[in-house]
Amino acid sequence: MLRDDFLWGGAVAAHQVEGAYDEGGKGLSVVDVLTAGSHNVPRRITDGVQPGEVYPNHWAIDAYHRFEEDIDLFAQMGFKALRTSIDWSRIYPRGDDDQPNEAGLAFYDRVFDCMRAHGIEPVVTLVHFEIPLRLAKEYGGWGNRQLIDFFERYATTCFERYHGKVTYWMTFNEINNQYNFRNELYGWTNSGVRFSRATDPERLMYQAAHYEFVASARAVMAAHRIDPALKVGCMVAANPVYPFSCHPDDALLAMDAQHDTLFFSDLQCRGYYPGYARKLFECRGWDMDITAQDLDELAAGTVDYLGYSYYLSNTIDHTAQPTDDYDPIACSDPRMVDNPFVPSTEWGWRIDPKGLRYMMKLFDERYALPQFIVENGIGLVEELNAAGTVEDDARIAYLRAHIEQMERAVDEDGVDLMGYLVWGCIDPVSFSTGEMKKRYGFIYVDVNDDGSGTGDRFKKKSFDWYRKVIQSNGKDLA
Ligand code: BGP
Repeated sequence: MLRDDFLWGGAVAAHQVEGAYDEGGKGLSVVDVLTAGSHNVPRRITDGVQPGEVYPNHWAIDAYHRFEEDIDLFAQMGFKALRTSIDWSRIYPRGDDDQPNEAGLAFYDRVFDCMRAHGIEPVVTLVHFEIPLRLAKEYGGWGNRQLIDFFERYATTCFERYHGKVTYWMTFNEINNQYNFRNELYGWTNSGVRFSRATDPERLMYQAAHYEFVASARAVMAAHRIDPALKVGCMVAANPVYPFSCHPDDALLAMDAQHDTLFFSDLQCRGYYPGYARKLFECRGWDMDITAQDLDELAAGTVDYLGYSYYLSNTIDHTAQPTDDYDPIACSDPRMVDNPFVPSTEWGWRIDPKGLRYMMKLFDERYALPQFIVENGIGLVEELNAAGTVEDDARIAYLRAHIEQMERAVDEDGVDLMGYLVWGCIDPVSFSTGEMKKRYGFIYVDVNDDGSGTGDRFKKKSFDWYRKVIQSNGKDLA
């Protein structure tokens, strides 16, 4: 049985819904220079905002002006919680400013007040792919230790300002995406770094991650100093890696490849470098900037809960020929292969509900911490029908199958689960492709890839379905 105070709801991120990229004193962030892409066309990083380029996050779905309407719709579904992020560049427009931007702070006051007025608990990510562009360009992003101090100031400003309004926080969204350091998008959005331009991209990825771990630990400590009741979690993309066969080499390779998630959760949940990571640094001969004080802070600032997204599973084959011709969005290792037992979405994301239970068990056995599923969902091509709705049965089937596995992990495996949030509860701009066409929501938004459309909101079929799921605390999935 799910707990009585189970946090059912949805999740979005500031840059994927707000738009208004140059309003309210906001500075540019790393996503403001990302062009539109598609499944086969990668988003490009431009040198500043360039005329003639298309930047979907500049307008997104205009939640900056329409959030009250959106929150009202979420309340109609009975949401207990809504996850969003604070865009760092609204609070400290340049990242290294001495004083925060009052207009940015006031905007999120209004957002959180509105949620509270509707009985919705805010769950807030401090960095969801949104670091101020200046920190990337002038400081080299998280490759620079100075960012720890800038982040700590930003996090502390938020904890103090929103004290009494926000209890649940997360530090860095999907901090482990950058493990796939060959992918430009991930390095840029996680860390504001273009790893491919570094002499040793892999070393730089670990260095940037280290500074983020220290920053995250300091944020946990700062939050607890302000109020021990505040809960700060980490956030990883949880993708199980299965061995392709029962060949022992596949089994061992899958264990190693699973470090694409576990390295990051190990550091934040346990607070120390695992032996496999120390050995890797030693074998590579890397002289990492990791101080004794850093190690103390990591140990003192472990997270209160483990937050994660779940979308897909991976499968690895030790005989597969590594090639550069693989989809770096969906796989962190070129030896990942298709899994004949699971289907894929139009964007090549493997649909595997049991993979969710697999990760829940794995995390529980490894950390025994409360868990929070802060993203799960499916991107589909959808159009409004004549009745002004979308018959999104495929979404209902996807969510139902995942919730069933989630409930088994709680009921049969004893996982301590705080809540479940559906990604993109209102159609957002896709992170990986910049498309509107890849839709996730219970609510359809009339915005097209090029930004045209009325911006109006329409309830899909899944809207009422999810309302019943929440009302019954997960018992009625029909
Ligand atoms: C995660 C991100 C989200 C989100 C989601 C779906 O990686 O945390 O920001 O967008 O995945 O991905 P996409 O939008 O690329 O389909």
